Amino acid sequence: MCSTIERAMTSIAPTNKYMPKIIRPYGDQTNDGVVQLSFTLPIGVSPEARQAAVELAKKMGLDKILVATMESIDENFSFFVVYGRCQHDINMDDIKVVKIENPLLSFDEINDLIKAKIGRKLVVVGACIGSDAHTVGIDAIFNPKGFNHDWGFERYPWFEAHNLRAQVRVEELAKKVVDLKADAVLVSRVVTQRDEHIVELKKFLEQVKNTEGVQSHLIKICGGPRITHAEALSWGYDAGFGPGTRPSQVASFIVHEYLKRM
Ligand code: B12
Repeated sequence: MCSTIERAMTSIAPTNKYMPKIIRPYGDQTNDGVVQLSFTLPIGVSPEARQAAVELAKKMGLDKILVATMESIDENFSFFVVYGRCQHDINMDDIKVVKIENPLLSFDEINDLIKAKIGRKLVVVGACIGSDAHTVGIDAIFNPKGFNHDWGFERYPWFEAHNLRAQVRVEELAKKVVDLKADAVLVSRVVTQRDEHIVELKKFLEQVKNTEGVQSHLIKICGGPRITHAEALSWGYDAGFGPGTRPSQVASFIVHEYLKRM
């Protein structure tokens, strides 16, 4: 259901032959380096607070600084939006990204592939773990209506999808993985404080390791607004999905990974 451009962007590096190698932010003119920053200072709105914002932007290496917004959050806090010109550039040859490499398939392509190559429904189990009550992220992946014009797992005829929703203990999720003979487990974590989301996500992996009866090919995926694929790999997950993820991106990964493991 997504466009060709979107599909290409998911798994393939930019190939535009006119793309410059050395790039800088674009504001008004190519390569002018203009960026926009927003931040809060612990000081009430005043001419001094505005100047403090300018000095901070200077220390960050910006020039031609313009404070576009100074708003009071309360008596002792001000919120700023600041424009400025940065001096740095990026050589695209130096950019290396750890990313999901499999091609992005459509809803129909995924179902056809499971039917043809696997011949049974893939069992996928998802939950938002720990004390985290944010169900909307995992629901976006599972609910039939899905997310951003992309249908969710419960609509896939070749997925047996179980969404346990939010505030699920890691022990309970691991038990479900065993009871349902899951092929893939999808763990969501949205809220955090002092990286508590990482602690919880690692705790789940530990729980899986110590639970008998987990299928050896279990595909372990995590997701949430603060999660990157590279980080997820470093914790021991097979993939990580961040903001804006569409269900078909995750489904494509599951099918390709399952076929690789078989
Ligand atoms: C709605 C909401 C709530 C609702 C949740 C209702 C529900 N049923 O889910 C309620 C009111 C309950 C709530 C409560 C709280 N919230 Co709240 N909440 C939000 C809000 C406004 C939207 C979250 C959302 O639904 N996003 C939409 C979904 C679709 O996006 P998503 O979660 O990122 O999911 C996408 C991807 O990340 C990815 N994804 C997510 N999970 C997974 C999993 C897998 C396996 C995969 C593949 C992909 C994937 O796919 C999804 C689709 O693309 C955000 C702010 C914001 N604008 O994001 C704050 C926010 C998340 N909440 C926040 C906070 C602080 C809280 C509270 C602690 C507030 C309080 N003091 O009580 C409580 C915590 C309660 C708890 N025990 O968890 C903070 C978190 C900050 C932080 N440090 O982590 C935020 C960011 C607000 C803020 N700016 O301060 N919240």
